[in-house]
Amino acid sequence: MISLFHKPLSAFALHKQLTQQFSSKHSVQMARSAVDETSDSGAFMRTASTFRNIISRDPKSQFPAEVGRYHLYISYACPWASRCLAYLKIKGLDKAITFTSVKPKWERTKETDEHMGWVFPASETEEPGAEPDVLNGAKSIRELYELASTNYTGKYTVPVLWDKKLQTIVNNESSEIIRMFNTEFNDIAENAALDLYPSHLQAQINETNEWVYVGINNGVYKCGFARKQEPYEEAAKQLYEALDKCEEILGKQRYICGNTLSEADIRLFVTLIRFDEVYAVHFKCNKKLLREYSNLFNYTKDVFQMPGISSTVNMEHIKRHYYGSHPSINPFGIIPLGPDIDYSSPHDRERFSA
Ligand SMILES: N[C@@H](CCC(=O)N[C@@H](CS)C(=O)NCC(=O)O)C(=O)O
Repeated sequence: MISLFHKPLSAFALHKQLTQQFSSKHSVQMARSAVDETSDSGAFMRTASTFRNIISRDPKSQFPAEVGRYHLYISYACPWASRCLAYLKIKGLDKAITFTSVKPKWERTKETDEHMGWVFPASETEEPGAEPDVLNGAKSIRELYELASTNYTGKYTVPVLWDKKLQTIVNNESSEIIRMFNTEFNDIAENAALDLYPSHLQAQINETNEWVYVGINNGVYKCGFARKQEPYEEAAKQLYEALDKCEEILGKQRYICGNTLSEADIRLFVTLIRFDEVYAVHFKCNKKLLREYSNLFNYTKDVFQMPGISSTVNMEHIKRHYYGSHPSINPFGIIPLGPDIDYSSPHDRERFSA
């Protein structure tokens, strides 16, 4: 595993370096977004996250699990960040680990280049759900990456797990952040007994995560960001094969890896909850809607109704982000009015109770 931990510099030294770095033509070209990540064949290709440090329950480690030390920067719009927030809530870590959400719609992050990305509101009242960055006084997520590293050239993505003590990014890869939240904070977590990655299910969870990520979590992006017909069709085919597979599994059991909730459910849920409201229209995933899949639809409601989960779903932010932040897909930024689904309405999943 690569570790790109950089020792923090003084604010002055940092800003001097950054001004030099980001005023050069070369660096400006480096400021990229997911919408730019397409290959010559027109297929969307996601690049890997950079900060991969690990918080440990070992008090002697570089990043020990401590109350109040870490902060999670999220966007309610982002499925990857939302899975981390879901873990904060269901593990009962939201008092130990603080969090802030950015504004939903991407804006210019600097006056000196064209980069569009996540920004914080200027005041508490500007944008319900989003808050200014009281911790670092950053205007954008980009600024946080620049504080953490003087030579960062990747995307400025959320989630960002921030260490208040060392003033740096611990990790920006949600699949790793949720694993840390599951186990490493159990001396602090209010719901320490909940294990979403128990050893007897790990192989099954890993296997499920793999096809769910390829076909569904990343699959919807491959549909939406494709720039040619063929890669779009390939991604859509894979997406619907994976959804059909889920539908079949969920006809036999309450959750995707059995009759208990697991990590694989949280990872699947964050994509499903966005499906009919956004992906069906914005990413052209309209061959079949989620609400036409009886098991998947009821399952999505079931997970949504678990204590803490509904607070992680801000549909207003979700819709305003996707429809408003990708002008190459939706040039006028019009946000469709529908379908406005009520995920708190009754579901039929109790028939599988363990
Ligand atoms: N591998 C990352 C992916 C995170 C990611 O792609 N986040 C998106 C929002 S949904 C982002 O921040 N994109 C900013 C950009 O593309 O510039 C994770 O799972 O944590």
